[in-house]
Amino acid sequence: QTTELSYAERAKLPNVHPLAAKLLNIMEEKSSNLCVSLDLTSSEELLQLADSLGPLVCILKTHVDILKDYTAGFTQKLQALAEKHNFLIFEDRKFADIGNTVKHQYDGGVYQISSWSHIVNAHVVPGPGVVQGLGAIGKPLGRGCLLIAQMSSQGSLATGEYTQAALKMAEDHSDFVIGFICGSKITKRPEFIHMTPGVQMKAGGDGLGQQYTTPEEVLCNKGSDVIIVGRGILEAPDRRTAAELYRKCGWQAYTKRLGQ
Ligand code: BMP
Repeated sequence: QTTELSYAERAKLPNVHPLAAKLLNIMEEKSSNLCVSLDLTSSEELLQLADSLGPLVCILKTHVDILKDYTAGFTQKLQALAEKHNFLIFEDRKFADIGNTVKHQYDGGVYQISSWSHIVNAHVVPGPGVVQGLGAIGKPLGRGCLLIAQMSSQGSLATGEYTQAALKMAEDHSDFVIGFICGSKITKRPEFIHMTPGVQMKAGGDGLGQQYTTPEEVLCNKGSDVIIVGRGILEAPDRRTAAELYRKCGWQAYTKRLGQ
């Protein structure tokens, strides 16, 4: 059995992407492998919650296009909160077009995602052009990309050879790709970060195809690095208490995996 490296050790690997190293160091410093998914439609509510949960998370994930009142001021305030609480911003845009189109979608339009989001993600269905297009914008800015290697939803087609193709694409573009959205660890290369959505304290589903696994299962048995939690926190009676519970659970599962 190979010894498991800690997040801090992985941050120091010679081939680690600087943004991945930054994330791994944040995780270690804050004892948090929790990415909160703030799937809210009000900017004000999102910002307030970001301020309240910021100290507990390593990443804050957004779906900026579901906000009903988006303004450029929103992303400025979110960036200030990311600085204040030392977390990274991940816009879950799931780019999925030819390189030239995703370049525009990443850099331009209403949201200008590349200017404020440290991390974005992409489907691999278009082939390597999607990563090359995003990289043309993101690399000079020091941004990083996650490839969607698997999905948490029932009947997902991202399995088997598709997942392997995502891994290959990541290996070929490791100057921009920092890891994966996946249900379980897909590579032993410790430079890549595995992030898993579909996490709640109780396994189950949401009636619209989402499937939930527990933090313990995801981190200990599936070998992933970061848990992504939305409604498990958003629908709790006290969101801060719930976030703290996920942080603690996630951290305990990680230390258990390290054998500590
Ligand atoms: P929730 O924990 O409320 O089910 O939210 C999960 C979040 O993760 C949503 O923002 C969703 O878009 C995202 N997500 C997912 O659930 N499964 C995937 O495979 C990929 C995702 O980005």
